[in-house]
Amino acid sequence: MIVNEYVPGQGIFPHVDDVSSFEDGIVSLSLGSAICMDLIKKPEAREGLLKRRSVIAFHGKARYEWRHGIRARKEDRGVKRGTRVSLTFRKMRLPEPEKQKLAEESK
Ligand SMILES: O=C(O)CCC(=O)C(=O)O
Repeated sequence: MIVNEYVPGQGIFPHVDDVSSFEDGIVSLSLGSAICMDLIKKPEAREGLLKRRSVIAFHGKARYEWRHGIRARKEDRGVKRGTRVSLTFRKMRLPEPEKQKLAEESK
């Protein structure tokens, strides 16, 4: 789990979360200010409002083919941003020996 804090004017560059480090299925909980998130798969681009206390999940094509990012600006849709904190949950991709060890331990 990673915690990000965005003060007004801060964002995050559009990206796909590291494919070699994380499995499919990423969930992000928004706390504090609402914010707009860009979803981009050229030539398409969409913008979604992440309301406070909402959850966004990326799975399959949304996780691997679309980039997500937040523009570095101080307001969205005419509404001033406050501080936003996000909690992003990702499942680490484990090397095969580690996976086998965990599987044996859970028997
Ligand atoms: O703040 C968010 O909801 C997304 C965070 C994110 O994309 C990241 O940490 O890679």
